[in-house]
Amino acid sequence: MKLSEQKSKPIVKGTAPLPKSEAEELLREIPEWSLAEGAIVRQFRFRDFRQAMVFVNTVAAIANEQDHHPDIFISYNKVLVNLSTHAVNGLSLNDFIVAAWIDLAEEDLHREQAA
Ligand code: H2B
Repeated sequence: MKLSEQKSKPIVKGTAPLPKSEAEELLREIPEWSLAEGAIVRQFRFRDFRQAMVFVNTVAAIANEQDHHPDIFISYNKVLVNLSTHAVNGLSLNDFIVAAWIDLAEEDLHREQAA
């Protein structure tokens, strides 16, 4: 099943973070993201602050829906999203699922803005 067809799941206590090899495999499905220290990150760029904030609010809605919350850094028209799983102190499948949902939302927003 594609990442964007899956839902984030509660982490069972004691779950280990994903090993780097598995994270690299999953990244192939979300190639715009890169691996950082125990996290995956992607920077998004928009026309202006207003559009960046529309995106940030969409990301917030996804985070609440999936009950998995990224760190979000906003700098005018740029938004850096950093996903990691606090409960495993590293990466879990949830990070990749939420990243895939965020990618879809960004595609939609850019399509709307271009229209
Ligand atoms: N978000 C992130 N990024 N990591 C977590 O471990 C996490 C979360 N845990 N959102 C969730 C909420 C947990 O606290 C609830 C109870 O599911």
